[in-house]
Amino acid sequence: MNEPEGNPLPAEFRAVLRERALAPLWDFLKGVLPHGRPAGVTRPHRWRYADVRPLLLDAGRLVPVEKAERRVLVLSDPGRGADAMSATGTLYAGIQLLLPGETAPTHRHSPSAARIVIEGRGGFTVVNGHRCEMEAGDVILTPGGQWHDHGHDGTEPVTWLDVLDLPVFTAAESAYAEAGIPGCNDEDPLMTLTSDFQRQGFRPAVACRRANPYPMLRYPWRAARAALLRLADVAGQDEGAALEYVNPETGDSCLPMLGFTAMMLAPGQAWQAPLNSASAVFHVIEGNGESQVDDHTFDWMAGDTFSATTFARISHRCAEGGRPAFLIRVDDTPLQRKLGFYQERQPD
Ligand code: 1HN
Repeated sequence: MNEPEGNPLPAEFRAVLRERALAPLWDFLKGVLPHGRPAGVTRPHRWRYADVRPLLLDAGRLVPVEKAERRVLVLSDPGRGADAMSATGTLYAGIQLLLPGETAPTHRHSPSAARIVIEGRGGFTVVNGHRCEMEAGDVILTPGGQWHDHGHDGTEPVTWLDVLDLPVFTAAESAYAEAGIPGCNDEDPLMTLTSDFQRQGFRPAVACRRANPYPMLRYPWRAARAALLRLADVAGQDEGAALEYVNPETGDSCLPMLGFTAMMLAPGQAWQAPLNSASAVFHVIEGNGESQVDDHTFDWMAGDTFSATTFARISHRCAEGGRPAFLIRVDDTPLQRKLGFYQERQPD
C-alpha cells in the first residue's frame, strides 16, 4: 500500500473503512492509473516448442482426452505467478494435443478462439457444422457462442496453438461454457450458401437469406504464404510484408477482439514494429530469427511462441541464409479500437 507521505491515515479510521467495505482512493490512484504509460504485470516470455512438445506428449499419456475435455498446456505469463490462465492481460494462449482417433467433445463458450496449426496431418475442427481441415499454419476460428469440436483421422499427433480473448471475459465475469447436445453442431445449409454466393457477387433473396457473421472460418496457410510472397515481391523492404486476417464480406477483423497478422521477413531482413498500445503473442510458422521485445531478446524457430506487452518496443530479424521467416501476430488491436483507445506512438 502506498500511503501518501506526511498524510498517514489514523489506523482506527482505516479499520472502520475496511469494516464497511470502503477504500481510500488517494492511496491507490497512482497504482490504478500510472503516469504516462500502463504499468502492467505481464512479463514478455518465449516458449520454445522443443520444450513444450515432449511435455505435451507426456500429457498425452497421462491425461485421457475425455477427462481433460481439451488437452492443453497453457502459456502462462510468468509475471502473473503460477498457473496464470493468460499470456498477456487480454490474450490466453495454449498448445493443444490431439492423438490419432481422439475427439475433443462439442461445446461452446462466450470467449472467441482461434487455432494456429503447428504439426500433424488429419486433424479437423467442426464449427457450427462446418468442417475445417487442419494443415500446418492454418488459422481456424471458433467465434464466441459457436458450437465446436475437434477430431483426428490421421496417424501422428496433431498440435496447435489456441488463442482466446478469455481474460477479457474473465475480467468482465462473463466467461462460461455449455456442453453440446446431439445434433447441435450441424451445418445450416442456407447460411453456408449465403456466404458462398456473396463471394460470387450474388445474394439470396431475403426470404431464403441467412446472415453469417463469420463467413470465413479457415484461413489456409497455403494461401497466406503465397499472398505474402507476392506482396513482398512488390512492396519495398522497409514497407514490411504483412497481411491482416479479415472477414471477407465486411473487411473487419476476423474476430471481434482478436487481430491476426501474418508477416514475412526475407533472409537477413530486420523489421522495427511501430510502438503501439496492443499486447501481442507472436507465433513462428517457418524460419529462424531473433526478436527484441523491450529488454528481452528471443531467438526463435518454427513452432515457438513469444509474448509482448502493451507499448513494448519490438523488432524482428530473420536469420541470414536461404530461407525467409513467417510469423503470425495475434493481438488485441480490434478490442482496443472498439474501446476507442488504440494508439500508435513514435518510439522515444
Ligand atoms: C477451448 O474451448 C479450446 O475448443 C481450447 O479447443 C482452449 C481454453 C480455455 C477455454 C476454452 C478448444 C480453451 C478452450
